[in-house]
Amino acid sequence: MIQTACPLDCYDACKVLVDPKNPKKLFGAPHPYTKERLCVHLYRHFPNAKRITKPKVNGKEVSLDEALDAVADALKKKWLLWRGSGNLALMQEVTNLLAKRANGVITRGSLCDGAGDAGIVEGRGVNKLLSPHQIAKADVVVIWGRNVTETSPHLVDFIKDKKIVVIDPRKIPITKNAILHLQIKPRSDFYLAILLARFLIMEGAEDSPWLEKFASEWEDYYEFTRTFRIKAILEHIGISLDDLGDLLLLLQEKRVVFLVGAGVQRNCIGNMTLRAIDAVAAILGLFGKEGCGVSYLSNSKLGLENPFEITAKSEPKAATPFAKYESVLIQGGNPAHSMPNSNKVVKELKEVENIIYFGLYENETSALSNIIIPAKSFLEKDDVRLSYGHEYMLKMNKVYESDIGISEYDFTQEILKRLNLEPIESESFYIEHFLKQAKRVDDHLISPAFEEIPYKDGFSEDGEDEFEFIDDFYDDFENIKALRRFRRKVKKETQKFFYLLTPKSKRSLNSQFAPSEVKVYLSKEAGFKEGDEVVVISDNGALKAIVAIDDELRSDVAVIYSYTKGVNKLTPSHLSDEGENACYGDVKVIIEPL
Ligand SMILES: Nc1nc2c(c(=O)[nH]1)N[C@H]1C(S)=C(S)[C@@H](COP(=O)(O)OP(=O)(O)OC[C@H]3O[C@@H](n4cnc5c(=O)[nH]c(N)nc54)[C@H](O)[C@@H]3O)O[C@H]1N2
Ligand SMILES: Nc1nc2c(c(=O)[nH]1)N[C@H]1C(S)=C(S)[C@@H](COP(=O)(O)OP(=O)(O)OC[C@H]3O[C@@H](n4cnc5c(=O)[nH]c(N)nc54)[C@H](O)[C@@H]3O)O[C@H]1N2
Ligand code: SF4
Ligand SMILES: [Mo]
Repeated sequence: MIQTACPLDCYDACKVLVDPKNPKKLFGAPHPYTKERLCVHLYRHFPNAKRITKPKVNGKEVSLDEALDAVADALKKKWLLWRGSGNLALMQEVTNLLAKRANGVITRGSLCDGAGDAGIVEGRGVNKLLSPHQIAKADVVVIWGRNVTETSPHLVDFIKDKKIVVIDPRKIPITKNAILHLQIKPRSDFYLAILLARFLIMEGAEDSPWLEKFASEWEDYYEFTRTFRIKAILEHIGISLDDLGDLLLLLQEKRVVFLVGAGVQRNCIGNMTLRAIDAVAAILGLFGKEGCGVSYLSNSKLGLENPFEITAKSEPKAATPFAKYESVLIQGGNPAHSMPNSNKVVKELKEVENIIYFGLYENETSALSNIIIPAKSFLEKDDVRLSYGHEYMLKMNKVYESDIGISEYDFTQEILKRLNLEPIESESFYIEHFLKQAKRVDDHLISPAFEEIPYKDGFSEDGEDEFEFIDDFYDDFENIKALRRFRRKVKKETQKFFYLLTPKSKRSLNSQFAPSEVKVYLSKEAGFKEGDEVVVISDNGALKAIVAIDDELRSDVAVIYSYTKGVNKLTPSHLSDEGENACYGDVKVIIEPL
């Protein structure tokens, strides 16, 4: 059996064993976090997914050499590299060295966790991991905008016996184990966190010795929280004072962990939401203590000396102006589906002379591309995997040789050779470089910056600075004028608006392995019946869909899972105030019968 790790974009980064004689059967390897279990994406969907096997240029099958020649020619023009997160292992980034040497433009910011990350960095100085082994020591776990059961399934075992609180506009599977579910209005998390901080201080629940040492501006923050009106906020969030009271009581139990997901920050104020949640934890003195803290998608490369980190010209990833470029290299991603405002994205991509698609599967983006390079799968190449959900580093060993495709490393070298540019170091040089930075504990490799109890000595990398509270806030999403403008555009004065949520689902891994149905989930009160054909309309576009009734939903929410074809026709392309993140949640829709 050969050891590797799941490359998919998922918190868990499971350890995997494969018999090279039977590589379609993947097994979970014993591991302190992922145990011996893999999820359905890897053990069933991955081995059965239909691969791209042949390179193509302008629709014609060609040899790999010919296709690479075509790539090299295309990269002599003004070009951009757009990398997705189809494979999260470290060697994916080797193509940055190609961009560096061959004058490519790269992307910055994120489709994913960038707004929340920016908020964490503003408050704490640095985004450190809270280990699942610490989460397992908590008494109360507040699951805030994170669908643990489906997006980090191995974590469920670690929190099973806890008092669980869920804060999510949807009733997610873990809600059945929760003692409290605040089914709040989307995008109202910031206000809820402000109220919690204010009431905790009013009740004298603050940890003043800790605050004096690590967050001494807390009294000013209290004054800031008092500028928000309690009654108006409770109404806006859609919860009662009793609900708030129940949560306040639970937060004062001994060990509390907030498990915060990407769901709370897919909007322009996402940084503020993470900062306000962090502030609740700070008021309670939860940082730097056993079994306490705030867990978010951590910076998995923290402390890693990374030879693929380059400085180069860049464009914002969530709003890349593709049409400015003559050639675009798309690696490990599906921007025609996954970027917000896909009508605009597709229009721009159609103006690009050469689109090179370097991936495993046909998708919306490969359909627009004139050069197709099949990638090797993770079983066919060596690599190293870190995780944004746990501290373990895993070596990924090649399981078997295959005739299909090319690895990112070989691709980079082959193109450099064709452009008469200097070759890079050997593949094993980079892999060893990563592996030797790991700490070694009981036969496990641990990420270099990992701390068992993060923020024990304070904030920032050297641990000297204090936690920084918010002192200013602005959000005009509910701006009546903008909504009126949209209403006039659709010529309806009384039309009901729904918040559009586009969460992840257990049925796909982003756009990989996605089912083809196009459904919009609504509550019964929305006025439609199961199976109705409707058109969902936003300021950015329209999508035909079939109604599915979900009685657990709020009546002001429409859900279209993020895998749904065309979902991003509806979402806006503006970037978050901080972090240059995509704002999939900054959209309201109307729904009309077809
Ligand atoms: N099965 C599966 N697992 C995955 C993925 C996948 O596609 N499929 N994708 C992976 C990736 S790329 C990522 S980034 C992670 C993300 O995984 P999560 O961090 O769990 O994030 P999401 O699924 O986007 O959203 C989580 C929850 O936030 C809720 N939510 C939406 N808006 C709001 C809001 O305004 N406030 C609050 N409180 N909640 C809100 C949604 O209802 C949803 O239940 O999952 C990873 N794991
Ligand atoms: N509406 C809405 N849209 C969203 C989100 C949302 O919540 N709502 N979530 C956003 C988030 S969090 C994320 S992370 C993005 C994800 O969006 P993308 O990064 O675009 O990821 P995928 O769409 O899953 O595309 C992955 C592709 O990678 C390729 N691939 C897989 N393995 C390899 C490999 O080893 N090598 C190479 N070269 N290619 C490989 C496969 O062909 C696959 O089609 O989507 C974002 N889009
Ligand atoms: S997708 Fe996540 S849970 Fe599933 S096997 Fe991969 S890392 Fe593990
Ligand atoms: Mo993501």
